[in-house]
Amino acid sequence: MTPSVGSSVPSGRIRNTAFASKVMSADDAVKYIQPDDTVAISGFASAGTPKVVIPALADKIKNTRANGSNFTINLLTGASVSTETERLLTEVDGIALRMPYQSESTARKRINDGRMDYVDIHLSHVAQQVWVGYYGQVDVAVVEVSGITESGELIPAASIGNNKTWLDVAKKVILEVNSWIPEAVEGMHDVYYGTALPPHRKPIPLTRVQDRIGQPTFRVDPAKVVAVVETNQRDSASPVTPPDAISEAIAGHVLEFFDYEVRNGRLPADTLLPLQAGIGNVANAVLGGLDRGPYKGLTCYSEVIQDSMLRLIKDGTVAHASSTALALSEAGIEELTANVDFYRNHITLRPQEISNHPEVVRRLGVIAMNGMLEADIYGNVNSTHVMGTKIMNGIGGSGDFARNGYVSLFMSPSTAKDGAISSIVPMTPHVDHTEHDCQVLVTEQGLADLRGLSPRRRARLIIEKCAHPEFRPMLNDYFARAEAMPAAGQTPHILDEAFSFHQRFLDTGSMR
Ligand code: 0RQ
Repeated sequence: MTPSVGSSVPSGRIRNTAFASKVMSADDAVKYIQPDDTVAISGFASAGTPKVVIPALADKIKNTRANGSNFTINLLTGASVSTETERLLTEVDGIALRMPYQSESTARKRINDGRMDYVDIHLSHVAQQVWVGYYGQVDVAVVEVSGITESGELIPAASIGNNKTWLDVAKKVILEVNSWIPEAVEGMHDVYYGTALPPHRKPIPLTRVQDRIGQPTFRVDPAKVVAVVETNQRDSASPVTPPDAISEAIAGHVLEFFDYEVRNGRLPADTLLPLQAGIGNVANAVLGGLDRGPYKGLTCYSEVIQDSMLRLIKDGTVAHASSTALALSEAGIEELTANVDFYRNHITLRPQEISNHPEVVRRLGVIAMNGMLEADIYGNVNSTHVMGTKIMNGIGGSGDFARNGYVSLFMSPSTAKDGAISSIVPMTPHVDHTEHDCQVLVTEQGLADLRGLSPRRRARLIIEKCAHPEFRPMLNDYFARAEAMPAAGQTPHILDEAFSFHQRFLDTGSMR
């Protein structure tokens, strides 16, 4: 590892002399970070994570430990950050508390072993919760930017996440100015400064996906900026796996559903309504299939932009996409950097409190499509906890979009772990999205449209359409016996059997 190698050659990206006078090495910059500090860093998915200050901090933590002293920080981010960054800080046991999202295996293990505290919250809630002080004082913000203007405003990088909030609330600010990011990215961002805490809150004046309601740069109080570090390191790439037969089948059901909605007059024919799709294989397959349909000029209001979106923008299927971050593969990064002038007119990056804002998601009528681990026969969804106890990634933005969307779909293969686990179970042992927020369930087996149905009707439909044939008889048997109970109620369950599928998996390694 080469910890503190910022670029020693001035890049010309720091156009303000006061900031230029604060340029130093990453090793010098981390002197401003102390044990027990709450450190808020830039980064959302693989984009915009600080590249050189965090490795220098991990080294400082390791060396302090070697000298017999403890050194941990509380780490606040936008969402997940680059895998290398998650690993560097986790492997030196440098994080006492992590918020709001992670998706990396070493961090996950520390959390599930009880060695790292993790707070899992809706991504749109982070800014407000930090403002009002649920996480105490933010001591240091470390934020990657692509440049500093003459007047001392900051040009964002490839993600915005919570950076506006970090720059506003932190006592000290360390900036990483990354000259790898094309200068032409300037203008792709829309940083809204109109949010406030109740009772002073005003409507957010965003009525179309492409609206610009803020400014292209961040503001920062120069007195708080203690260090500026230059770098020219690339963003990490987000891996993209080509769609497999299962994700193609799920995508096929979703695209049929859109046609059905158009025929029934619930969605506009050419443009549908703004789409939100979670990250991963299935989401990529759904988006990837859109250009085979009759659509032109679609819009997306989501939290990340993946490779499939660039293709859709290029061929005119998508007119505009709004998100808080780019999450691109190597090829996607190449495509975007080679054609920034084109994409800048079709992509808007916003703070995550706006990209995921319930008010805006509801107003625009977003079609929310998110992945899940499992759903129960009534449509309650578990997105986060394997067997009800072990965290996978976190709720991320799924709840922001699912609860407030115009229509909310949850998608998953019908089985996991080579068929040992059914994604449709009698009762989910952890609930992220309740039956009230899940209107359509989709697996490769089929699509269950739950809208307007009572719990018992939903159960029959979910088992018939979504469950894997191997688990269907067990689920039918459970539901029939639950329904036959004298006190079956509105939502029949046999309480001492409700988690029997999970218990069987824990006991035998299979739900079968
Ligand atoms: O485990 O990696 O060990 O093989 O879970 O499962 O099928 O690859 O699905 O990548 O789409 O992830 C819910 C995690 C699904 C994701 C979740 C195991 C399975 C595999 C991953 P392995 P798949 P995906 C962003 C919205 C919350 C955050 C969110 C997620 C691993 O969608 O993180 O929605 N959602 N953000 O084997 C035990 C089950 C399982 C299971 C799958 N029932 N029990 N393990 N797995 N089902 C919004 C944006 O706008 C971007």
